[in-house]
Amino acid sequence: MFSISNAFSLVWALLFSDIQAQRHIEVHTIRLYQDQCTMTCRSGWIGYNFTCMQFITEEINWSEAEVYCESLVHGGHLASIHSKENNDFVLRLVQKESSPYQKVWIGSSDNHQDGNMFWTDGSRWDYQNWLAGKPLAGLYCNTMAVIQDSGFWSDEDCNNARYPFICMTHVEYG
Ligand SMILES: [Ca+2]
Repeated sequence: MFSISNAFSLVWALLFSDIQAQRHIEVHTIRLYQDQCTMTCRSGWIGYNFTCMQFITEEINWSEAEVYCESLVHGGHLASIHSKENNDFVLRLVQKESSPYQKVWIGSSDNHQDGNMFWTDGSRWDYQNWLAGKPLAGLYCNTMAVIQDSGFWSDEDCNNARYPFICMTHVEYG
């Protein structure tokens, strides 16, 4: 016998399948959009996971390097690093230049408050790769080692130490 509750179940099942179908169409549309949309980095920049990076060989202090990246491109900052893969990518980018540099500046510092690390692009502090015994109190700007202890981070004198650096910005959508 066809009861009220059966009728309710039937209506609900139809409604639910419609919602599912709608969601399927939306997901499909987003995928199509992603396929048609191209993400690019400007000439001279190397793409990594929705970001574009560039190794700058000029040796300047950490604050100057951050300003350099900000003025180089809209949305530019010193590079932030959020995973081992990300760290390896930055290291390879510098090593590829077969440069003589021992270290490069990255975009992290605790120069506002000792021990309270931040990235200059405002992204979350969710990964770190310190060399044993680092970071130290009294040194506030961070580098990645390139030759010896390659890939590990250490903190340096923000004003007096001079290193080349990695700039980063977001990909452009076209
Ligand atoms: Ca420190």
